[in-house]
Amino acid sequence: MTLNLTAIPRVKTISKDAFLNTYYKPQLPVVIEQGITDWPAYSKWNLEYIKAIAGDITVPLYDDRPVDYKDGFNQAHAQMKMSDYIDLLQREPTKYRIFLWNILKEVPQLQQDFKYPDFGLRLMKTLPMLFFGGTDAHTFMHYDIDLANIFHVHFNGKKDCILFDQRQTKYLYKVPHSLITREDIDFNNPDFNTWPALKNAKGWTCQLQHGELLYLPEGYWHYMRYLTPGFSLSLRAIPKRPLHLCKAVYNILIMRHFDHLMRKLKGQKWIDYKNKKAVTNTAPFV
Ligand SMILES: O=C(O)CCC(=O)C(=O)O
Ligand SMILES: [Fe+2]
Repeated sequence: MTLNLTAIPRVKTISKDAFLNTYYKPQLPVVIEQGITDWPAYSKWNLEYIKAIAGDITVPLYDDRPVDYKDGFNQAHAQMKMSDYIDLLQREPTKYRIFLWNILKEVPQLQQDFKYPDFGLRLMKTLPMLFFGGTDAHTFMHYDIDLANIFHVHFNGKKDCILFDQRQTKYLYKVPHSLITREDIDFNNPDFNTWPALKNAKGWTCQLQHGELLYLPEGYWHYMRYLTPGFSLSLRAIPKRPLHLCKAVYNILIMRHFDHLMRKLKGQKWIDYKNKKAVTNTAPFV
């Protein structure tokens, strides 16, 4: 038994109208294989290049340890000089990832290497984010706090992506007051005895290669597993659908602060309570 996943459609290139009508309006994902061949990044961006221009910067690192009540919301687990981190990535598999690294702030010169694609969506120009990972590193299954539309471009290798739309949430063992599913689910090889409702979820999958652009519609759940060392750039546009916009505002203004407060007040009991709730909330959908 495996997850019920459909291959994400692929196009070589696509016009603005075709993108809006075929993918954005119905909120379906697509991989655009040659969407960034005109960016300098297409030929320039690899780990050696990043090491050369950002090697001295200290970067925050995340691994796949379960959420600890002592941590803040999305708090990093370690830090390293970028050059040491890239050496580590190239030397051996590592769980350490860079997550949500704002390149505009950190290395402004990298901005000259990419463009904001004109697909008719207003992209948030202050929030281009980079993500790095080594062989076998993976993110938790999550969706982004702002439920954005995301243009996600991969560089320097390959990674596997699994996506679900928000309608699948009831089958996914979502942890309440968070943006993740139960962290002990291995989406690469799920145990359906422990997580039977996953059998009912219908999702999408793709394997991204260097220079390919994945469009993730609003609030889509995503799990990404690096097959080789590499990195990705995410550009985002705020959600259009009123329900998603309301959820984004709620998450940013209330949810994350409430969760932080409860961790302070109740400690590990709060985390344990939420993890139990993830199972009882999903039980009716088995
Ligand atoms: O690829 C990654 O490490 C995570 C990407 C991600 O979560 C995002 O683009 O929102
Ligand atoms: Fe994300």
